Amino acid sequence: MQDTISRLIDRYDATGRYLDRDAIDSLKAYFATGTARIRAASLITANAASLVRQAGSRLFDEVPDLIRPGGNAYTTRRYAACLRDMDYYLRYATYALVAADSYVLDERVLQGLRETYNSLGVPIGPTVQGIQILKELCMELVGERAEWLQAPFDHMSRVLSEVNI
Ligand SMILES: CCC1=C(C)/C(=C/C2=NC(=C\c3[nH]c(/C=C4\NC(=O)[C@H](C)[C@H]4CC)c(C)c3CCC(=O)O)/C(CCC(=O)O)=C2C)NC1=O
Repeated sequence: MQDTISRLIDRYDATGRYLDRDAIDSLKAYFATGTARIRAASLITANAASLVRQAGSRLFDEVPDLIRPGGNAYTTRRYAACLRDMDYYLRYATYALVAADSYVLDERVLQGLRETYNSLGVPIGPTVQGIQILKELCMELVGERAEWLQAPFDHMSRVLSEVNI
């Protein structure tokens, strides 16, 4: 696990450098948004169950085939697995918000996920759509459209959408 400060220190220590102007600027940016990040994470946490429920119903409205026979979220078990995945994305997004770093997402969520999804036939496009709906709902809830709030959701969307090399 890494946050924005430990990552920065690792990078400078690896080359035996003192923190320079760039480092100080990024630390200042981190602390300047710190209180807002914590407020956002705590609001999201307090409303997590409802956010996941709303995101699920919006996604299934937009892509109704998912919950029809033949759809990947069809049957109670798979429907529940889909909402559980959305809950994972939301919970880890709150960690990444507080850490101001996407490392926790790479390490705990995204590692091997595409392969798992591909082998189970979980469609990536609608999953990314679900993550983007979560992002929209969080921005409405927090009353903020800042880049730092969108970053965890956009990071997960970007990595999931990447084409295999
Ligand atoms: C914390 C990190 C973490 C993640 C992210 C995670 C995801 C994850 N989702 C899975 C399944 C699944 N994921 C979905 C999700 C969906 N199907 C759809 O059509 C929608 C687009 C989408 C919901 C938005 C479904 C339906 C399954 C069950 C697939 C199956 O078993 O056939 C599985 C396979 C094992 C299982 O069913 O539990 C994993 C590992 N597990 C983890 O530990």
